Amino acid sequence: QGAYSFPSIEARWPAVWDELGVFTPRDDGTRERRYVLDMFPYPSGDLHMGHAEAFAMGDVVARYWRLKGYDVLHPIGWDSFGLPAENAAIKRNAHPAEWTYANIETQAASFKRYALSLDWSRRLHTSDPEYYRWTQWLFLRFYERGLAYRKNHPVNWCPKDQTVLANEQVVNGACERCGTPVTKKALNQWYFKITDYAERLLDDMTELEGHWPERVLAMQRNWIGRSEGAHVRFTIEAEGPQPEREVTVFTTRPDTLYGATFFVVAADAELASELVAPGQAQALSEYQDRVKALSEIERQNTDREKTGVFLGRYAVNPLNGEKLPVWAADYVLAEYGTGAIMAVPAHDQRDLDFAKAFGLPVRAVLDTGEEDPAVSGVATNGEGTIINSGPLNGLSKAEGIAKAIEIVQDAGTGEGTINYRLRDWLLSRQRFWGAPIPIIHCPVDGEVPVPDDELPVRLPDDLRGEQLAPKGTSPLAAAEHWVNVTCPRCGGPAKRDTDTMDTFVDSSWYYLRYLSPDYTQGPFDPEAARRWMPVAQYVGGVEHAILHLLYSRFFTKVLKDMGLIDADEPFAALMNQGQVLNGGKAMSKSLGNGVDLGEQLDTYGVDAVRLTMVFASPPEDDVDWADVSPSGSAKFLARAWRLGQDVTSAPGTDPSGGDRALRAVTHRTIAEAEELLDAHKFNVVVAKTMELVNATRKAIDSGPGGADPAVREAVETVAVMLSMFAPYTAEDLWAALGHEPSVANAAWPQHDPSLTVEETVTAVVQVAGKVRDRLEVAPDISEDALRELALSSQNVARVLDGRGIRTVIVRAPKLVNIVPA
Ligand code: ANZ
Repeated sequence: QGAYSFPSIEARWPAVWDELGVFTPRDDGTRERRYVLDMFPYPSGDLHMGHAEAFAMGDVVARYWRLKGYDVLHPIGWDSFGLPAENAAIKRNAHPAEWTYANIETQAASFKRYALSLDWSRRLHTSDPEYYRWTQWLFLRFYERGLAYRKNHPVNWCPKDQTVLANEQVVNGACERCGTPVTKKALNQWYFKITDYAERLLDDMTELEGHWPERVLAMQRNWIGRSEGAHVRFTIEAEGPQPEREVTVFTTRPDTLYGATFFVVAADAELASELVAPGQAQALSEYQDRVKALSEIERQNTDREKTGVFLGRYAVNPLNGEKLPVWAADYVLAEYGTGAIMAVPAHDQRDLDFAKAFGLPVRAVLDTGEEDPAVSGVATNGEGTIINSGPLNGLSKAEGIAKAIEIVQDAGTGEGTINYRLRDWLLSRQRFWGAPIPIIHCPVDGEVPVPDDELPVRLPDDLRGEQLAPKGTSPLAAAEHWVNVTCPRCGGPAKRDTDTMDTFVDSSWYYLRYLSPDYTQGPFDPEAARRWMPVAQYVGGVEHAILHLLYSRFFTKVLKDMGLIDADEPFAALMNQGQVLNGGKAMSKSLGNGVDLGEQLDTYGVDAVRLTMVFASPPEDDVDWADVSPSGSAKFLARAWRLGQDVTSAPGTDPSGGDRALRAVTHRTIAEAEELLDAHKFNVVVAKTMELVNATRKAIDSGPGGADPAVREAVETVAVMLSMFAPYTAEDLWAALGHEPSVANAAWPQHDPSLTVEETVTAVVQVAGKVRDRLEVAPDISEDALRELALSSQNVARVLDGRGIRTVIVRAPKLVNIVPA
């Protein structure tokens, strides 16, 4: 009672919710299950405004579904391995666990204060041995299936962080974390064979259509990069000491085989060094040194001047026997297709630029009606008719592609194929704070998996500070007591693998661990996965559009193949929340425009901050904190809360005899809220709730008064609506209305359709001041709509009898006055 005071309300409820276990799912099959998941946080410092927004959105979904009667699972945990903890430990001469777990406690306290409807009993941390034991177990299952393998390969290397980076972690040629230019280094590294799943990862996206943001699907499709085409084998003629050999190219345009005028291999591929004639070897090696200094991005820049070296060899075109000079160039990538191409300068701009730079011939083989590329300098790639191509002449592009594939297939010199841009996932890291790779290297037995019953391979806990600093090899290599073991197979001396796993491995399966966090027979209980998977609503930032989501989808498919889960896809629906900006710009230290979440919560209260986040815009849009008003939200909440003081009817009062106008507002609010929530227009639901609060206040002060049962019905509806956005205020209001906690378990109110039918009003249409028609219209009809309706009236037309109109005066919804010319 008394005035609205958020600190006292915030103090009242958490213990009650805990005690009642409000947010623990029953999991007993009495209700349909729904799994709501927020992307779990990384424990860097305390929660920030971005967390506050994302988690507010996810909580609306969880709370809405709970009200609708679903058994909702909404867990929380931490993605707690990773470099920042390690760097902090080096700086403070500490162990990464100290920084990590201290931050987790800080964030956990903030999450609790923020009153998210989370089931805390399922909390997990990926850096706990109980968790990474199963990350390692999964690695071993992948290994057994041939999906985890090691190869010596040039990899992206950050000279500052002294670790390898996945392609995805290289941004504009620089380390995503520290901005240092990335170089290449040949290392023996572990990979997951995600490329085996490229087709399924692409095909199964049709299931996600309409449930994931289209741009995320587009980014995934693009990343997987499917190209239909052909492998065609060219014979490289013998030259001096070098024997004849075959080299395969990948082409999406086998219809242009007759237009090939030269042949190019990637300068940095081993193939280039193998093919080069002795006389050109020096030139090639100089060229290779230049190429090494370039980033992938620079190499793929099509505007760059074309460079290359003739290798002194000739490739024979299997279709027409023509001899093509073989070049090495950097615009052909070692990592894509086969690393070798047939160059068709007339129809590929990169090839044309190269041909011009080195005076190589250009031959058009598809007549598109455009100017000859040899003259215009512009390669043509539209539709047309094939020319200069023997058996392909006269065909269209598509027919030509099919026919050319048929010819090479019959001749045994090639076949149709599908190529993917997706590369295998480089998962090993030369860093400390991650899950150790559970492999032992034995001089006798080679790679030997750590036996399952010896998992987890724990990180040593005596390394700290400088001992963790990057040295180019994993810090674990220096921990001799840890590295030196006996081989599980032969019992002889052996060494542990000293790399740790990319933290994306940890986060590729955490959503499954939540389902049975204490399960000891495996990473998760398959029965629990059957009950809960897939996640019905996943919520998180668009920065995870590619990697995390792709990797999780890959893990899910492998687990499905292992028979451990039924779902094909982990996340049935995805919502990407916008960013929280300040003054139109992302918050950053350098701009000094950061807003501290804790201060906002202290000043305005949790509910006001949450409500402001949700009210500001639809979830996908950015929120500019400079444009919103948490104090306005706080005032509204106080206003809503005060309604509870003025309801004088008893709980359970039948509302049917109550004020009909207010009941109509209440029931319309319920009906609309349901549709709006399903469409994720949470901000509009807040606006509707505000209207309901205003209508109720009016009914109390200048209408039927607080004893009217319609007022109780309206305020109960306000409490239920608010429970999704402002859980503390809603719970207090619910209690003021005489209900037991918790409003989170209140049933979603049923709207009565007979109360929501739109009433109509009568609009009078006058011509020259005389009433000529009466129209039944919606009370909220717009002026334009009413004007149009009046002007199309038959009565009006008859009276005007072809006269023009001087003006039309509209007073929606009641009156239209037409003044004839
Ligand atoms: C002949 C040709 C003629 C091509 C033509 C294109 C147009 P997407 O669609 O991206 O898969 N290519 C193949 N491997 C390459 C590599 N390692 N580095 C650079 N380019 C490579 O591209 C496939 C096309 O890109 C292939 O088809 C090949 O050029 C080139 F009128 O072959 B094409």
